[in-house]
Parts: sequence; C-alpha cells; structure tokens
Amino acid sequence: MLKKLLIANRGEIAVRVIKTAKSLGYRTVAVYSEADAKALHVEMADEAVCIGPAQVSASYLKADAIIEAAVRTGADCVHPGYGFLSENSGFSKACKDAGLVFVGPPEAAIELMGSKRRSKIAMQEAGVPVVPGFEGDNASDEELIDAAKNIGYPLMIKASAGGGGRGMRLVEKENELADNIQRARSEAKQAFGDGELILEKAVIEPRHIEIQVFADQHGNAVYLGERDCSVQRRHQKVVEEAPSPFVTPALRQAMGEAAVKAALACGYEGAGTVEFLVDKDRNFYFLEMNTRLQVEHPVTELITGQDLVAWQLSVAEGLPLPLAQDQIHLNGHAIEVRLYAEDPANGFTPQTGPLHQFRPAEGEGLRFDTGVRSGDAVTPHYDPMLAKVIAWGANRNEARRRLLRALEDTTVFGVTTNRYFLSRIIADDVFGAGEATTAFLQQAFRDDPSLAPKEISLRELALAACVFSHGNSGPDAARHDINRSWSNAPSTVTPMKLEVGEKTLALLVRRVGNHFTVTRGEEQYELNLESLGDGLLCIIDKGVRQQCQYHCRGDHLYLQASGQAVALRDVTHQPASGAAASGSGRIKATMDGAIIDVLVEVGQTVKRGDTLVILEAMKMEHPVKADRDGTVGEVLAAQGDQVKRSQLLVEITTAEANSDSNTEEAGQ
Ligand code: MV4
Repeated sequence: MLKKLLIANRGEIAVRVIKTAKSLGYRTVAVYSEADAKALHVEMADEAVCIGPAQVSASYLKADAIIEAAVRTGADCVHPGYGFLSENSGFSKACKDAGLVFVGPPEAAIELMGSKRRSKIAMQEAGVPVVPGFEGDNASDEELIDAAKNIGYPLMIKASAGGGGRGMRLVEKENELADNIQRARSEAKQAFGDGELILEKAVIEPRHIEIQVFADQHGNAVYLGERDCSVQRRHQKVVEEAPSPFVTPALRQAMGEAAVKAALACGYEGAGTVEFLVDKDRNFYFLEMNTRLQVEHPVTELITGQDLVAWQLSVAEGLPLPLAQDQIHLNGHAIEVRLYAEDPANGFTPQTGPLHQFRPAEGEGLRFDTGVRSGDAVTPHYDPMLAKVIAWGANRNEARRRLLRALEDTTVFGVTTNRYFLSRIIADDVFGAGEATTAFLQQAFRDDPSLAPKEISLRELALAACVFSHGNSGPDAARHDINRSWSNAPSTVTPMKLEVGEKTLALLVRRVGNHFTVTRGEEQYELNLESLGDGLLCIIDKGVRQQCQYHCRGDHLYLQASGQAVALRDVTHQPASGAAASGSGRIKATMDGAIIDVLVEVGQTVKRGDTLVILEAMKMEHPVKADRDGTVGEVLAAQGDQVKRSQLLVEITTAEANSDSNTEEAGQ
C-alpha cells in the first residue's frame, strides 16, 4: 500500500495533486525552492523540503535533490506534475532505482514518445493514422529533398526531437525546400542537440484535438473523451474545452479507439494524452503523445465526473482501471482558460510584481485551480500562470456564460493580466459558433481591442475620483452609507490629478451631497455615490445602480469596472512634474538584460537616487535607481535573473502606504 506521496512540482499543479492525495489519506511531501518557501503548495503539504535556490535548474529540475528529499521523508511514491521532470525518462528510472513508485508511465514509453520519428513509425505500425510524410533514420538533406517529391506542398519540416511547435517549419514551394532543411537542421542541433528531421504534408488550418487515455498495469486502456485546444497563441494553449464542438460521436469513437491503440502499442501506464490534428473534413492524424497529466485535465474531469489524479494514484498502486470503457459517460460541457500575469497589449510580456489582491469569483459550476493567493508575488523565476479558470455547464453556452462572468468578477490587483483578452475570446462569435481553428487568434481575433493599450474612460476616472474624494477608503473601512453621512455636506469643487500608466490626467471634481460631476477637458461624467467600503463601490449611473470592485493601497487605487482592471495613483498633492517630482516607486528595468547585483532588501529605507539594482545590458553595467523616498516593499529580482525592459524590479512604498499595508494584513 502506498502511503506517502512526494510532489515534484510547484504552483497550481502541486496544489491540485496535494488536494486529491490528502483526500485519499496519503501523507504529502512538498519540495520547494528558496523563492517558494511561503508558497501555497508548501503550506498545504504535511512536510516540505527545500531543494535549492530559485532557478529551476538548481531546484525543480534537480532529480537527485528531489529523490533525496523523498528518501529522507520516507515517501514511497513521486508525482511529477507537468513540465519540469514529468517527461524525463531518466527521472522516472531514478525514482524506480531508489525504490520509489513513479506516478507516470514506464521509461520506455516516455522515451519512444520523445522521438517524433520513432513514435510516428510505431503508431503507423499500430494502425493509428499519421500525417503522410517521410520518417527516414537520420535522413540526409538529399534523402529529404528526394522524399519531398512524393509528399507535395505545402509541407512541414519537423525536428525529430522537437515537440509543441518547436523546431518546425512550413514550406510552401519546392524552391524553398533546400534552404529550409538547412535552417531547420541547424536550429534542431542548437535547440535539442539532435539534427534529425522528418517531413510531413501540411494540414491546412487544423484543429488541435487531443484524447485523454488511461492504461493500467494489466493491459487495459480506455479513453475519456477529447479536449479541443485549438485556441492557441504561439503554441501556448489559451482555451481548452471538452467536448470539442467539432467532434461528432462517430469521430469521438474513432479517435478514442485510435488513442487506445496508441497507448497499448507503447506499453503505456497511467494518464496520457494523444494529440491529433483534425482537418476541415474531420480526417484526424496522430501528432504526438504527452506522457503526463496535462494542464487542461480539469475539463475532462468536469465532464466525466472523475478525478484523474485519483486514477493516476490507483494505477500506480497496481490496481485495475476504476471504470471500463462502457462505464465512461460524458455529461455537459467544460471550458478552461489560463489566467496569466502578462500584458496582451504589449506583446504578452510576462508581468512580475506583488499580487495585492487575488479574489477568484464564486458561483455554480466554477472551478479555480491556483497556486497563489493575495499577498504572494509573481516572480521572473517561474511560469506566470496565476490560475486556471474552469466552468462547467449543461451545454456549451451555459459553460461560456459562467466562465465569462467568472472572468469579469475575479479581481487581480497588482499585476496586469490577460483576463480581458480571455473574456473577449469566450464572448467572441466565431468561438461561440465552435468555428475556432488553430488560426483563430491570428486571423479573426487579430484586431481585437484587448490586444491594444487600454484608454481609461471618463467613467473609470469618475469612479476613481469618488474613491479618492472619500477619505475613509481603506480596505478595512466598513461599508459606508454615503446618503446618510453626506446628505448635509456642502457642495465643493476640487481639482484632482490622477496618474494612469505614464500619463497624469487633470480633473475637476464637483460634489453636491453624494452627487459627483467629474470634468476632464470638455467632457463631463455624472454619478451618484451610494456606498463605499469593503472593496466594493456602489454607484447610480444614469439611473442604474451598479457595483464595482476596488482596492486601495496608499495613494494607489486598483479599480475593476466592466470587467477591466485599471491602476491609478492620486498625485493631486505631489509636487508638479519636473526634475523635483518623485516617481511612482515602481522601479522597472530600463532595458533587457541580466541582474548582476541587488543592493537592497525588503524593509530597507531608501532615498530618491539611491542605487537599488545593477543591470547588465549591452556589455555595460547600469545602476537602477530609486525614483522616490520610501521603504522597499518588494524586491522582484535576484542576482542572475534575465529581465525584460519594463519588468518591475523593486517596489518602493511611501511611509504612509506602508502603514496602510500593515492594517490590511491585520484585517485579513
Ligand atoms: C502540423 C501542422 C500542420 N501540418 N503538422 C504545431 C505544434 C506541433 N505539436 C505540431 N504543430 C503543427 N503541426 C502538419 N503536418 C500545424 C501545426 C500547428 C498547430 C498544431 C496544433 C495547435 C496549434 C498549431 C498552430 C500552428 C501550427
């Protein structure tokens, strides 16, 4: 009997695995890097072992350190999660050699599926449809050019050691072939240390549809329906759903049976995913098999009612599969989106910084898989995914509606996210019609407003003016009935300056009782402030009573109205801009480069002009300096980090902002 599971991962997947393991009575052991000492997955596990510094190569990829932690804590099995060591056959073997059960497939299956060329041959032999092409052993340029004559154009050149879109080239015409082979070869050597290439006919505007399979140690295998992951951006999945709106019952059965053949042919055990390309005529072709539990497994769980981590643990213990094929039924529809700290309006640059508030929406049919909570920081060390937001509905539109609402009602204050981009996709008509292929984001969605910088509206400025005008706006402030307290207040007109991004906007705020008239240039906005406090602002706007979420932190205000988040700062009482003005305290990298030294730590008092961090770029050292006096609130860079221009490195809070944050913590 297995009793104690070590989770060789971090973040949401570690949390996800710990939840099921605990519910089944397992003791759990987390591993963590120095940067993750206070992470949720560490807090949730029974025991935790530090395995090294922040960099993944020195911690989460250190097989030896992880196995040593398992031995030291007396764990008897290891769950690798996804990414990191999950598809490393050496790690699977090392676990076994140390007497630990690896919760995943045997090494041979991992190894076979790691080669595009060998897996394609094996699948073809097993009777699984593959894209017509050429899979010669270490084929020379000449052999490839020769083989291309029988394939036709357009065709794809793929690196045998590649996967997930890496090392892949599309060739439209014969005269572009030789050159592309050479480039693909040198790229593959560079990226994978292996220049082996294969050729395939190109499938035009395919859908990416994958089948969840499960196999046990007794020769049984089943499929648990498909997931449609066609909505991708640069081979990163953005939306995943089950079932696929494109798959008919007959296609599901044919793909499911092919996927089961694939699993049986490679001696598979545990959870696996067989990826297929599906063309417009519903022909399907094997692409690759992922030998791990995937990020998007929750949509399958929601429509099958099964816990796939529980299945994995049960198979790892040697038990037969929990259900036979005819006992697996699909119910309703589930859609997942990946909520990221990234800026869609800025080429999807990863965002780092403190997560002042993260409050998942609540409601029927919703599931949030997350590894972070309010107060955590998003650092440059790891993938900036904040959460997977998943909605179930009895039908596709019910799932879409619930997901859309969940995205609009979730608050993330502190870092820019792709939340609005996600909600625009879910609401989109092409997506709604079930017509999104892998070309959707590049074509129908390319000019979407969520991909452009947001212009703050006068309505949002007016909402901010209401909050800033009202002194008692701290997060702990009780709900305040404005009508009662302000009904006798005299009318006032106050100028206000609000900083939004790089801009400072001047407003005139006129208040009569609870009625606000906010003027910017020629434009005016009127609203009635009803109540304020507890992070919720209630207004009457053109006769409609509405609510909006906000969060105050010193002179910073985060506001979420109509599903979009904005961050503002009240600079009314700051000295006029110019050389003497102090900055926002959000100290960012001035260019792409490497951090060679960090000179300050959290809590340290700094003066404007003090050097905080040294950045090396273009072979020169650049001091990054404080733009205001204050206290170092967050340090988001460590020596050795590669950083992007505009990436947040240090946050300086004013003395006043700091005392605010203390009350906030005391109130939680
Ligand atoms: C293809 C293809 C068209 N024809 N192969 C990209 C990821 C990698 N796993 C395989 N990929 C593709 N292979 C042939 N023969 C188009 C893609 C492709 C794609 C596949 C799945 C999801 C998104 C994609 C986006 C662009 C291209």
